[in-house]
Amino acid sequence: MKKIITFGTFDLFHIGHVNILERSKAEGDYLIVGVSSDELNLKKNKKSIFSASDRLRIVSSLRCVDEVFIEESLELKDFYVKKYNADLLTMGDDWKGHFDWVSCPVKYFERTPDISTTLLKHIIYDK
Ligand code: C2G
Repeated sequence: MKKIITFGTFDLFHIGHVNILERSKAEGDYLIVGVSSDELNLKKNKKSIFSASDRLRIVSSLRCVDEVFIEESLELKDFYVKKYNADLLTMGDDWKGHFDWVSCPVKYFERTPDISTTLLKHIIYDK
């Protein structure tokens, strides 16, 4: 069984998130998703609208997702790869080259154009 692992904040869940999760699942048989903790977001100076527990529930409710966990640190990628026995790590190409150091192959998918959490926040809050 080929296991895929991917990571993200998945705040204000949108079609770009669906696309990367479905594309990731299509690379194998079992998809594991690390959802960033609220503390990790704060460290990156990002505050999510939805809490980590709500973001985790939303992601875990998807048909293409088999397992979820809270990602506590960006630097722990290889720890999670080993813990979950992942055969492939996937990310959007805004992260291209960032995680090539992990102990399994990495594939970067083209981001879905014209949609992002940042754009949604602008639409909701700046009008
Ligand atoms: N994504 C995408 N297309 C978009 C928006 C996002 O393909 N239009 C992808 C991102 O490239 C990422 C995933 O969806 O692979 C989740 O995106 P975010 O929620 O923005 O997560 P991010 O803050 O990039 O992840 O270890 C990574 C961290 O958890 C942070």
